Amino acid sequence: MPGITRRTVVGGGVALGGAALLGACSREGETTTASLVGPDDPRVQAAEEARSSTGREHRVALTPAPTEVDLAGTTVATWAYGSSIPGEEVRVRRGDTVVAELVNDLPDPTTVHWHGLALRNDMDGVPGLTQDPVAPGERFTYRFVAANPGTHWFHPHVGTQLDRGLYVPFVVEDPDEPLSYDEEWVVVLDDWLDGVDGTPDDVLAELRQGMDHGSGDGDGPMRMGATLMGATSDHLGGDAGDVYYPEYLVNGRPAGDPHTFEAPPGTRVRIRFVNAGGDTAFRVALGGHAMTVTHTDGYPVEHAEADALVIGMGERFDVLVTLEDGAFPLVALAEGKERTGFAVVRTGGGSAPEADVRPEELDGRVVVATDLTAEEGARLEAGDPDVEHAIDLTGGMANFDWGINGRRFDHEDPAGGAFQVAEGQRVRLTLTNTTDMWHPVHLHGHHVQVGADGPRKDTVNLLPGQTLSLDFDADNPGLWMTHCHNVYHGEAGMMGVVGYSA
Ligand SMILES: [Cu+2]
Repeated sequence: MPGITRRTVVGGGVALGGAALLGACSREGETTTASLVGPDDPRVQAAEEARSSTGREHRVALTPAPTEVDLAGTTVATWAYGSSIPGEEVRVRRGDTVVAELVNDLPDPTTVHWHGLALRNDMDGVPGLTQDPVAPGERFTYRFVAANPGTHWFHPHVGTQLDRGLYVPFVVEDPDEPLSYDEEWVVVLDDWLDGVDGTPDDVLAELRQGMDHGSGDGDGPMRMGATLMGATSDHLGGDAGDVYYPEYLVNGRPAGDPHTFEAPPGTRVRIRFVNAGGDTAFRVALGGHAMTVTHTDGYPVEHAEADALVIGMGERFDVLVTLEDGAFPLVALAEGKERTGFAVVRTGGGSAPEADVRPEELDGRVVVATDLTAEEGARLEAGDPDVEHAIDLTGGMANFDWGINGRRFDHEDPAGGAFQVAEGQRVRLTLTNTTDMWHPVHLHGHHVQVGADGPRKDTVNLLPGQTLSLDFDADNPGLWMTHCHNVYHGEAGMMGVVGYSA
């Protein structure tokens, strides 16, 4: 039902749902009747039909439910897809159709967002925008063509649920993969508090009370309740994060009970890193090895040598490593928080590294995404934008009023103030971080070109004071979230919508 106007929505109060169509552009004193392409618009189906499909179906059963997990001998209560964290990896080939049957056994409504997939809008998993939230005891079938090869993941898009155990790596293999390697490891990083110190909802409630957020006394991070004061990082331009986590996990395991990857020496490994954290950037390194960065967010980059990589929440990086002989620490330093996640890579004899080791690679050639250059075939063709939107990241810790252009996201009017684009346009989003904290900004449904020749990405870190131009072609009609992937910032209001005019 294309063509419903903002006026309809405003007059009718809140009437969101799978069929909701939402208006746009309500500034004070201004009434517009522009209409936007909603998730059930025929143009969404048309875009799906244009995607190249293998016709193969890949079925997945997803039953998020309360469960218990073992963290190095301590049992904690959490919510997860099944009994493990992360959930069991989903792997398909480009063009396969994913059919995921969600049965919600949680006490709260939920959805699934397929992070990194430019998929059909009605399967994007944003409650109140692209679908109704799935109530406890109810089910929903996600069905879409997975068109984007690469390292991705999925998680709920409701409240702080992703800061529980609800995250799963999702790999889309490229049938035309040009890289050669012997083995592949998926390494999922997470900051963990659920069931140890209350729940993520408790943390959000505490943060919402606001705080006088000084930079600490210079003696390093200090805990106050759920809040961490004084966590700073040069790589993140200052304040690194504000939430205290008792554990940092690599593939669901804390440093006290690390995962061990085993392979013969000389093995060429593709490592796929995913940061599934809520409030933590990780600086990763493999002791005794350099890494060759090949992809970020699923898109190839010109190969770059790195000793360490800084990975923001929601970002992914693929690297190639040729393994030496021995036992090596795979370390994920919680940036600015001075604690580490840890796993072991073993190719031969020798004693295992200590869990608190800080390999010198962490302070070697440290690569961040904006250091990288898109591989030529992955770069968006140069072109002048047809439409530009300025998106200022705003707010702060004092009032916990994180927002976009001074506006906090309104769940009752999600597309109010939407950034309008039209199908076929070249779009430029000019993002400026006016706050004194870094933000990993995620755009759904598209992969932007960062600057003229930076990487193609869906999740881009903006440091305090930084401005980046993010270009994309408007080729996937619908209503698309753009938001901070710090789950607490997003929930506080640093979320907005890019909407296609009907
Ligand atoms: Cu943020």
